[in-house]
Amino acid sequence: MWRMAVRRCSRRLCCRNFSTSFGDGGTVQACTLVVPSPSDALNRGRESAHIKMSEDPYLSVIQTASADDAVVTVVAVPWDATMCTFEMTERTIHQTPRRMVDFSPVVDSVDVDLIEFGLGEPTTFGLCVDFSIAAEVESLNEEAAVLLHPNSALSGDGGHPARTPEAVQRIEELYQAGSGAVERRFRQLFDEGRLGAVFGGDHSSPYGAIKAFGAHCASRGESFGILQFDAHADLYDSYDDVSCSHACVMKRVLDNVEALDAVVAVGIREVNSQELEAHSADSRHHMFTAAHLRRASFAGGAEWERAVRAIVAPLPHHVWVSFDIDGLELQFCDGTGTPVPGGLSYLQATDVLLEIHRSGRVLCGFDVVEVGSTPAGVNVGVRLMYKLAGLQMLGLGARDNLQIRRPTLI
Ligand SMILES: [Mn+2]
Repeated sequence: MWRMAVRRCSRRLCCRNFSTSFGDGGTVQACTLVVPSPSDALNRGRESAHIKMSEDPYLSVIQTASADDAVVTVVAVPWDATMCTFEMTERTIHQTPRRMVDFSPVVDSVDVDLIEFGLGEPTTFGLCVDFSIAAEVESLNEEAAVLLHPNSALSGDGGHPARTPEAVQRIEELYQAGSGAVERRFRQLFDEGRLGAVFGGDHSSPYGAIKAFGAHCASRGESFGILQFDAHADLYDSYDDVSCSHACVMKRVLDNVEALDAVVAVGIREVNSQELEAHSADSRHHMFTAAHLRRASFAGGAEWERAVRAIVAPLPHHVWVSFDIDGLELQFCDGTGTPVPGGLSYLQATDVLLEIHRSGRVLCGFDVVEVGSTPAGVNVGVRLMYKLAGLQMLGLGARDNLQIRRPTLI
């Protein structure tokens, strides 16, 4: 069922909105943290998207701008060496960014969740998945995966001996090299006045991007917070003998990233005592376990809305979303490495994401990680990524004022 029918795309109509205006000054002002001149960036992205979409009406919604003109550049980071269920699952998460691009033509251009904020078709402002560092990361990943998983099929007929201290050191070096490439790419994006995002890969893949963003915030005397969706807290000090594991990423972020005011972890339902200690020891770390949210999610209505506001409350104005797909319930994270039952639904997670914008905060960057490369996995991953890119654009002031007439529900 991997092959999908390419649907007729409503985007043939979208260019009619080409000359519509940009949004309110307040939001645009807020995002000067990342983009020195938001309306210039939006104009450039929109012109580029207009040209590409006129040439190809069936273009993927996530590839409507050139790398030079995109307002949101989503950097593919095909790193999955630290997946811990490596031996048990087919190793495919590093292939996810390409599979998402292959799948994306089935996604239509209007995001009905964003319409209420005045942005119906994010893609018309120019979106690009950037593979400029993918080959480099992939080759580092290949070597690290064999060293980290000596008993997997990857290691060949004879297998490898158990992890030696030398192997562990080499894995850390390979990770530093890959993560360094990500960090450089993001510093470049920020220097050029663009917004960035990461397509993983496992959860260790966006570390360099978050580090670059923290440094960027610090250089402007600003701070930021991370909203993490995840089944796991990722607060291990080391895992599988290495400190660069996906299970350690938030510990590394809290330890090393500049200008970080808060990490809000949502959907957590699998932790160990070491992670709980790390959580208790750092007042910047906030945790909304799946159990905390259960009552509110069952009650729905005003109680759920209160819970959504409480999740976003500890975050400062500038927000980075780190979205591990296993934060969602099993049917929404097919093919992920470490699935855990009891997660958020796609709609619940959407409510929380929209609250960033609704509360007046600005989504400055994001990563979508641990997405399985199966058709069902990428189907969720690519839509989530498109929504997040749209939220980033909203923060810049992108508006097209598309409308849907609201039916009366009750
Ligand atoms: Mn994670």
